[in-house]
Amino acid sequence: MNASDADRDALAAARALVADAARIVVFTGAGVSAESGIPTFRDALTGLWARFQPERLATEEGFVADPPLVWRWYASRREAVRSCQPNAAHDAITRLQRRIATTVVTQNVDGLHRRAGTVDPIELHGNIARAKCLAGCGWTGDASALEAADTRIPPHCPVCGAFARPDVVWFGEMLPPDPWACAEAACRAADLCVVVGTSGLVHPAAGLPSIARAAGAAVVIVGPEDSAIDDLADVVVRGRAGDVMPPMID
Ligand code: BV8
Ligand code: ZN
Repeated sequence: MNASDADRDALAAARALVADAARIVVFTGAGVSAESGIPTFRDALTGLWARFQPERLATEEGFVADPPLVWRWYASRREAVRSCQPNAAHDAITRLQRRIATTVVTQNVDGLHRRAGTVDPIELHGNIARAKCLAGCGWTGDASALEAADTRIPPHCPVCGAFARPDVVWFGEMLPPDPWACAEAACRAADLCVVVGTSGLVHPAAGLPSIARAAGAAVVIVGPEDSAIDDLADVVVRGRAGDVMPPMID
């Protein structure tokens, strides 16, 4: 059997699982946004940022060590996201949700699932469009609006004057408790977990598909390369999200 026959069989098996499912969790990573032109996290560090490790720059220590550098990194990613559009994978996931009870849980901070019309996407790692107070006074707001009101880099919290920071989950930080609880509950209740575009390396998010499997869900994994959680899958569909999701879902 050549590769394309195997891919065709895997897609057919995945389609059958989607058709039989009553409650689906779609769990996405940076790969679902790759075809929108947003570099995946591993290769997000291009150009000026190339000399840094993501795990170093996306940390509170990294920010405190050089607030302007890290604020500028996020501002440039925010600008890039603003000029990108959701792609065929985001749109297919939105169509799926209109047909079958589907919870979308994403590791991405780009907000593209929401822009594609997905209802209540669970953003486990926050959202790059939002800022919050570094000192934890409770303020959060739109990062670009804050920059317009306060041209310092980084701008300061309008409530207490401390630095503002991106409202994303940095390495070494807890995930927001409510989104995590909702994501976990959805995985426990699902009969199908569709994993799209993740290396499966970042925890605790990467543990969600195994929670779904342990609760009896079938697992489909979609991506062009091996991932750290492929062994969990009933079906692995090798391919790009934009190519695989529409035929899998429609
Ligand atoms: C925590 C926001 C502790 C910021 C992000 C050793 C072992 C295990 C864990 C750890 C460890 N050492 C440290 C840890 C914990 C750490 C962790 O998991 N580190 C990893 C690197 C080993 N985790 C944490 O720190 C988490 N917090 O553990 O807190 C704690 C506990 C108790 C009390 C207090 C504290 C916080 C993790 C969240 C970090 N923040 N994002 C920002 O974006 O700047 S995560 C960041 O990386 C992204 O948001 C994304 O979620 C993640 C990267 O993962 P992916 O989405 O999978 O992206 P990646 O680039 O890796 O892969 C892309 C995939 O797409 C690939 O598979 C590729 O093949 C595929 N692809 C490419 N093109 C396409 C495609 N797929 C489909 N179609 C295509 N066209
Ligand atoms: Zn504050």
